[in-house]
Amino acid sequence: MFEKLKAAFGTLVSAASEKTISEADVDKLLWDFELALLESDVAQEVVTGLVGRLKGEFVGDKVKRSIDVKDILKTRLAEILVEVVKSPQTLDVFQSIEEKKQTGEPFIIVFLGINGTGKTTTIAKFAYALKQHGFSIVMAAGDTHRAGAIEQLGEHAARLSVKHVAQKYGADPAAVARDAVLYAKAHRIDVVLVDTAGRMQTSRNLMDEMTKIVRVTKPDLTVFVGDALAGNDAVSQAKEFLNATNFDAAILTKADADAKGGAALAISYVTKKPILFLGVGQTYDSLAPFDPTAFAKSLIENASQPAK
Ligand SMILES: Nc1nc2c(ncn2[C@@H]2O[C@H](COP(=O)(O)OP(=O)(O)O)[C@@H](O)[C@H]2O)c(=O)[nH]1
Ligand SMILES: [Mg+2]
Repeated sequence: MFEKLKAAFGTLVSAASEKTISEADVDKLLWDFELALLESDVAQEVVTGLVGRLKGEFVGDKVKRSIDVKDILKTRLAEILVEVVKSPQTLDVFQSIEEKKQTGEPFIIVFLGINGTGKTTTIAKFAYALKQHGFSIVMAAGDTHRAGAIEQLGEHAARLSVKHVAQKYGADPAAVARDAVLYAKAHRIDVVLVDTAGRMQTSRNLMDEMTKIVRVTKPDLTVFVGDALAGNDAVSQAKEFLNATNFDAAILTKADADAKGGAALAISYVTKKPILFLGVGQTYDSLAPFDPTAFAKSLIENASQPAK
């Protein structure tokens, strides 16, 4: 009798001390957070996806009333953000280049992205980093469309004392890239860096041209270069280039001018590809390794700050 009473009382107590997390709870509790992410330039579809995932995990769960559901959700959200930016395919590019070097063949990298995102500058910065690692380099002037593009790459090559292969404006960039690869093979150069156009003057489609370059050069690595300041545009460009070329990794430039970091999160979320580096300035040494965990933490901290 006494036992039964105790059991019944126990149920009553637990019913009073437990609550079920509803969809409305999640919506309400994550509202500030959603706004903060959107203010950090994280694309709407990404924010919706993250919140949807949290709902899927928590709605209907029973938790103790004394527990702050908001804290649980935020902790989990922080974990999810780390998962998103920490791509399953981590990539040590210098290691991969070293391995290819052992085979005696050049490591070929094609850089893609629309005009002005920083492809050419990033190639120069990357060449600088490669030289510091002791690798030899040839650059291919594959942007044969934009006026001045060939000279721009040539100037970087001269300043960095690396070989530069170019043809005339209007030349087929796939042919320029192939020349550079042949040069690298003949001279036992370690790395070929292929610059590309970001816009066509002709009616030819940019994506067709990029697909062709990738098919002809068979790169070891295809890198999408996105502008961190471009927000949602950077995300839709990343999608388009991913569909056309299934690039392997991304580099985000102009991170020095963007404290928010939303583009990095959104591009990782949408492409599921690793971010190799961040461009953090205009000098040759301003190419920083991307640290996904530190990045996710800082995004959470920024988003957790009360709105000013
Ligand atoms: N602040 C800043 N500017 C950059 C960065 N990367 C590129 N830029 C600038 O962006 C502009 C376009 O770069 P460019 O390499 O010509 O772009 P491309 O058209 O993609 O080849 C240039 O003025 C660069 O100096 C970066 O990481 N930070
Ligand atoms: Mg360029």
